[in-house]
Amino acid sequence: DDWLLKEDGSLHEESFGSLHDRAHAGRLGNVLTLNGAPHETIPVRAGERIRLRLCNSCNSRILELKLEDVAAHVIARDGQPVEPKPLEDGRLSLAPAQRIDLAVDMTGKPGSRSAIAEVSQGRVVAGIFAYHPSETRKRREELLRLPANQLSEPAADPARKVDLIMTGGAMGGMERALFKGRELPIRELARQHGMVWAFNGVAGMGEKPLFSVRKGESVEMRMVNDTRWPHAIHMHGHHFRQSDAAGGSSAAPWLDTILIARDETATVRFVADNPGKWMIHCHMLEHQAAGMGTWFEVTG
Ligand SMILES: [Cu+2]
Repeated sequence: DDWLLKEDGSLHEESFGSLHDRAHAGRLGNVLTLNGAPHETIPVRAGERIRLRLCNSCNSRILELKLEDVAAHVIARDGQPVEPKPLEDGRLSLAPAQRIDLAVDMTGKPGSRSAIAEVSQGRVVAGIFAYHPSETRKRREELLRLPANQLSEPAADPARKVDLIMTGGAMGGMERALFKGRELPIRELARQHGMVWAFNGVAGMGEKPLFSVRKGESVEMRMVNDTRWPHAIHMHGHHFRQSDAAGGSSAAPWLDTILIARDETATVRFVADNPGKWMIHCHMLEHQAAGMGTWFEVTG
């Protein structure tokens, strides 16, 4: 997690709800914690293979992590197993709400230490692998491959197509949006309601769903980031595959959160097989609070 603290260690409460944070990259902190602690220490033994699940629970920070002096494979993303793939140079990028499971081989010597560092701006040590001074362990090979979950494969060309167009934010040029059924100019949206973003021209949760589908229907959603900021779009109740990913749809992992860079588009497909009312929102929480949230309905 990413905390904005004052010098005495207390939370910087005055900046909660800051319109500047809402319209820019969200609330960014100055102290990074792992499992709630700065410099969390993870006891390990030389030679063993551990499973490490990383979850970015920061409000808004996109983490650039580097696992130093270990060998690791990515074995799952957003809770869904993937074909094990070596982590290049120990580095990985994790947007808010994204999870990644790693099989980490503790290749250091007994008694040594190695860091999990955040390297987006310089190097901040987030956590430490501390090797037992003498004990060693044999590597458990079976930890590498996870059994796949049974997810329904979406149709190759779903009849149901939905657009999710993101607008607003600083330098975005959004002039107006619908808020609680009324069309308001950006000045009023921002100053009186703290709203600075919109999905499809609507700021905040509408009374009606973005779309409604019958259970089992395949959906193709084109997520268009027409803003100057990256967004971590998170869908509840379902996992999707990106269909315009490099290497094609079948190679794309199942995800429920996708980071979409400024001026980029990602098209995803999924089977709406989970009845209920589900949110889609930017998981940069200040963006969500400032308009980037909507919902869809799957009828039984
Ligand atoms: Cu966002």
